[in-house]
Amino acid sequence: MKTFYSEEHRRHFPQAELSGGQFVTPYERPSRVEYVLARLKERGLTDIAPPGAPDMSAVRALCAPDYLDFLEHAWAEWTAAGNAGEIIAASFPARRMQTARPPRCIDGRAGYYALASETAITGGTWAAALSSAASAQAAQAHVAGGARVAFALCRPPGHHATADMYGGYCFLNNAALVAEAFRRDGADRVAVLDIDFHHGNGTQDIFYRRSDVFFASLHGAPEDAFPYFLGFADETGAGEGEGANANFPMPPGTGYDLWSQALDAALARIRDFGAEALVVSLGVDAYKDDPISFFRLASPDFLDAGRRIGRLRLPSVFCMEGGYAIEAVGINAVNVLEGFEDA
Ligand code: SP5
Ligand code: ZN
Repeated sequence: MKTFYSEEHRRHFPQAELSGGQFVTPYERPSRVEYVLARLKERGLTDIAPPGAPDMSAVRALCAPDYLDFLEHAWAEWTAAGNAGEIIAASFPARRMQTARPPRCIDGRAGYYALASETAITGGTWAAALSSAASAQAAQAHVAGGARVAFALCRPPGHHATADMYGGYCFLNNAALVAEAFRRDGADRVAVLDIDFHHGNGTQDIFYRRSDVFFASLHGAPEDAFPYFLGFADETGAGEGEGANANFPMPPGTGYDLWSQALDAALARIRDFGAEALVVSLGVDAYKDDPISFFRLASPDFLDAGRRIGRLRLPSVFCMEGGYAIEAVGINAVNVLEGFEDA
């Protein structure tokens, strides 16, 4: 299995994440990638290459132009306005406020495009987000070119990002870019399976009204877990997309018994859908020791999950998402990949 990853991810490393009323070192930090790379090498998965330049036309086709403009220029505007710290959104268009009028003031615009305030933007964020998207695109191109599978070691992650919002450590939705690329390259039906602990609200939102991309997500129930406001079981798609969205919210303490039942149910739905290509949002924060999550998967469970996914026998791209038990992130992510190859 080939891995695509860019060193440019390092350009996104905010000092601060707002967590529990304090600023802490972000859970989503560059060293996460080091652990995954080390484990890949340890397991002999040494075919690792940098992606080329991002395909900007695909990024533009996915995202709102004003949102991309914001991401690209936010840091320059923020510093020009005399702000000394990192960009942290603090004011949001909430209930019964205007959502179609982006403010001119950068402080207001940050909130307008944010879905959560834990995610800071810095001077290197745009370049890093683009390099992450490029890794996803390169992995997809590799599979479109005939490989059965590829791994995009994306950082920053993507599944919380919508076409016009960032947050949850995400800026550009890498998995959605891959799904769209498979469609463009001739797959009539594509499935996205999101096994990150958190609901993939961004991916769901992007494809919610579409019948050509099926989205399934296994995650902590929104009553108890970020992103809190989406990911309920009764979200089944809308319009043309009715029936092409499946959420599997699960309660605190969920272990592999229940989780793997949900996985099997999601895989059955993907099979029934008739997907010709698969995108996996590969977060490993369902791990028992994850510091911000509440599932109880053990490392061998990720191997088994990979095997089950592999039995779909679909051309597949894995995009790295979350996972914050830093030392175990490599083992758990690579376990999924090895299980897939085993199957
Ligand atoms: C890609 C990804 O995994 N994003 C996750 C973003 C989560 N951000 C906010 C989490 C708030 C969790 N608070 C729980 C504290 C437990 N001590
Ligand atoms: Zn997550």
